[in-house]
Amino acid sequence: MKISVLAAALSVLPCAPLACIASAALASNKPVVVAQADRIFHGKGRITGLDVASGLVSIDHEAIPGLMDAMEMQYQAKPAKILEGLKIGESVTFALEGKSYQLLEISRAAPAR
Ligand SMILES: [Cu+2]
Repeated sequence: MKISVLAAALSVLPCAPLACIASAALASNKPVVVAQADRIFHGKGRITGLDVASGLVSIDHEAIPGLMDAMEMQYQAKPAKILEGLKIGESVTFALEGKSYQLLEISRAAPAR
């Protein structure tokens, strides 16, 4: 009697317990990994070096939450032409891809008044 009740209860489960755990883990992990790789981060800083032809810009930047502390570093702009018109010493805001650190957008910050 008791055994048949237990068997009936188990048959209601959509899959074996171990398979359920594995599929639940896959379902919850996969989107997180994809989101991390595609994530775009935004920063603020000042241009300290510029080579428009090769698409390289050095920026003394504030901390970028979730990605890196405040530091001065060089970024590869993609495409290089987004650096056209900028000058060393200018304050900028920028967007970069969180995995490659490629600079996707950069623009002059509103001047301080
Ligand atoms: Cu940095």
